[in-house]
Amino acid sequence: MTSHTKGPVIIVTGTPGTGKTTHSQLLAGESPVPLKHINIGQWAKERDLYESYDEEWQSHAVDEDRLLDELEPIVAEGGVILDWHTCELFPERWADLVVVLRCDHTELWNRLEKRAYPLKKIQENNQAEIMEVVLDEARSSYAAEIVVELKSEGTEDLESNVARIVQWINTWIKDSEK
Ligand code: DAT
Repeated sequence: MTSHTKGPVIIVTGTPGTGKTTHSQLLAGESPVPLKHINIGQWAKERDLYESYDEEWQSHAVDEDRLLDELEPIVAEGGVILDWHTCELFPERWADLVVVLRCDHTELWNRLEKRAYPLKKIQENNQAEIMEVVLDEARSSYAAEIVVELKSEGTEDLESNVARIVQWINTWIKDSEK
């Protein structure tokens, strides 16, 4: 379906702490085509794309219109990993693959505690993981065949997930050469 010339566009999503950035970094290093890893949270911060900061939740609200405008030309070329805890705002045509990372809630709780998140934010994220919020969002925003749910609980998951995505990229390259 794709017109991306530099490589596929892969969305790596999941509840905070499920391993998006860890996966994206490893994937960018192992991909057979160069992939630019865009950690959307950081990227938006560097470009001052935030509208407001919520003290209570200790989180920023991003200006989605500006974010999408700035991402569009980069995504159009392809060869990008979009790493964010939500995915429904990205236009459907952008994505070649949507990876939803999942994690056992006890393990997730420990990871978020290590980040020193406020208790309320840990609870909220934990609940969202249990309720499969991000998975539902991905499934309702993209075609079923491009959405992949992957377990991210240990390093063996990390390695096998990245190997699987690399295989998928190899197939993508072959298909796009046809
Ligand atoms: P995210 O980008 O989804 O917020 P992260 O990549 O920063 O998550 O990972 C959060 C922490 O959990 C970090 O210390 C690495 C660890 N982690 C994530 N996925 C893992 C996995 N599959 N195996 C072992 N540790 C993992």
